[in-house]
Amino acid sequence: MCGIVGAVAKRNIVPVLVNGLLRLEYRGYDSAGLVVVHEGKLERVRSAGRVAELGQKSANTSGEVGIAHTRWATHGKPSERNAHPHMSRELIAVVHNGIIENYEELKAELSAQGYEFTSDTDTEVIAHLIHSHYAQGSLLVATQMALTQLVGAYAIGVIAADNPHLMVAARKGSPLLLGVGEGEHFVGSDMSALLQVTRNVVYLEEGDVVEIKADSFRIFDMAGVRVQRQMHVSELDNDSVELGKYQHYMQKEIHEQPQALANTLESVCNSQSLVPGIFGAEANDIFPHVDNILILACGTSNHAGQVARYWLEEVAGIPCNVEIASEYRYRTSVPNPKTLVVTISQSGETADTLAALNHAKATGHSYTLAICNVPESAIIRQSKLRLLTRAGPEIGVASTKAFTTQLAGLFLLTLVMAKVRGRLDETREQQFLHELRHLPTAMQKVLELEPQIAEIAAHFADKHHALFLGRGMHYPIAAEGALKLKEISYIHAEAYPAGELKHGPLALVDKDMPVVSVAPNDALLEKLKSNLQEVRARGGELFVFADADTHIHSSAGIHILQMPEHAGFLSPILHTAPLQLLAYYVALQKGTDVDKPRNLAKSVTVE
Ligand code: HGA
Repeated sequence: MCGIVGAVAKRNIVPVLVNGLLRLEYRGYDSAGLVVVHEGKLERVRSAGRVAELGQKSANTSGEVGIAHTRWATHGKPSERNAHPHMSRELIAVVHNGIIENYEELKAELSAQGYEFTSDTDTEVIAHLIHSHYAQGSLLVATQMALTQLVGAYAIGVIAADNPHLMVAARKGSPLLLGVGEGEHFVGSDMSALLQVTRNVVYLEEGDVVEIKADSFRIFDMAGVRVQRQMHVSELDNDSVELGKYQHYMQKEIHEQPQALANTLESVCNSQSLVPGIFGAEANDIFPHVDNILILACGTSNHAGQVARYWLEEVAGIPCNVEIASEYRYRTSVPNPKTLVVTISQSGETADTLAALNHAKATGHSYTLAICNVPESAIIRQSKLRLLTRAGPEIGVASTKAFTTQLAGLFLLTLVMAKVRGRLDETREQQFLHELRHLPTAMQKVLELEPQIAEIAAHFADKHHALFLGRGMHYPIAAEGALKLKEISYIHAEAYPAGELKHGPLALVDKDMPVVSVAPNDALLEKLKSNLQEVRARGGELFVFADADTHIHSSAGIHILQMPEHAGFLSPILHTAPLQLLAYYVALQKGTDVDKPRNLAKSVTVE
């Protein structure tokens, strides 16, 4: 989603702004722009193309204070005229991430006051509102006054032509970080934009407004009271957002999964037993009271939740529901105070998941647990308990290592819940710990299938549709495989529990409908084999990811890819990787923009 970078320094900050935007490109965008104060004037450069083009266009621009933006349009089509920054009467400039819900009303009022609108965005009202208050006070006060009139979500950066050493920034509902350098300060939507200049960061809190100068900053909370916020030193490594030897971030991130899993499981694997404390100190008190689990998540994270449901009910014997966060937040549900509400989000800023968490809390749920890849993200801060996946930055829009590490985290939750409920004896616990320690190695072996998967991808490149089948806890994995293919190759793909085939989708099967199946050696294998025969009998070409001991062999129209070993309950984690690789290689064949698929964005910070 939109990316914001801002800087106040005693040097030309245009290269910092452009480089910061390049680092935020992975979030997905359709246009870009920046503005600086130069000799008492706002100098704005915008481009409906890539950040590289903006870099060229702004090569001769310079200033010591500036704000920059990559836009993912929500209001007004992608175009240069709608690209941020937006300005009011050459005096005020604003960049914005989020949606102003009452912008039509405000626009009518501001138009009546004589303000002229030059874009179709909701954002432009912010610039004019601040302008309308600026005559009466400082940029800080004008911004604070304007913010009280906004309904919706925002992270903003604001500068004024007559104030060459000052920026004001604020956030509510959208993420924004303050970077603290030596004699210079920055803002960014996430850490990757700031690593080029500093590791010291303050995570602005909901409703915070900050006045930023080169040598100092002052933070005010929602009520306008000056507050101190803790400074953190980011552990992220600038190299971790470099592509290295890989062609795409997605490919790199698929291959990082063994390490990401090892990092996520590190503390547990080094210990001799599982304890609730891995989810936070309060887990010891909370877990014994929990009698059911509600998982709230979107997209890929929701698929992780669906796998966890099988684990939690079977291994821990605890009832579990999984809901799509964007639906749950608007649904009237019946709260049970003994529910553990688990939210899952890579960024921890997913607007729908955050809103679902707050909805759950408002309806009386107090036991909340976040599974997330970004420390200090909103979802982590707003939950009582947490498990951090340690996947490292995920740049590719299509989530890969974040998903498998979420699964690892959810499996830990399953085991701890099982233990708390007296369903995990010492022998079984040791057995599971052993399997978890082996997981990164097992994942490494699965990734060795890459050349074979690259070969079969050619069968998909000219197809318009594909079916994905799985059963039991592998059905959500089939759904995740279908989602990956849709996201990056634009091939329409649907997933079905294989048993559902003859209740409808079998009608679609013919030679132009490739059918991908996840075939682990589990209790449903024989049933699955019959389902595959049904496909073959209708001329459908099958691509089966089968465990080595399933004894399914390649024959005419059936392509078998043998998984190295069967991993029991952890099998869904391993079966994910070949489907990620399949989507990746099909996208390569089709020549799509793998890391930045059309219309999509990373960190979905708007509703
Ligand atoms: N509503 C603004 C900003 C959109 C946004 O935050 N996307 O992530 C616009 O449409 O320009």
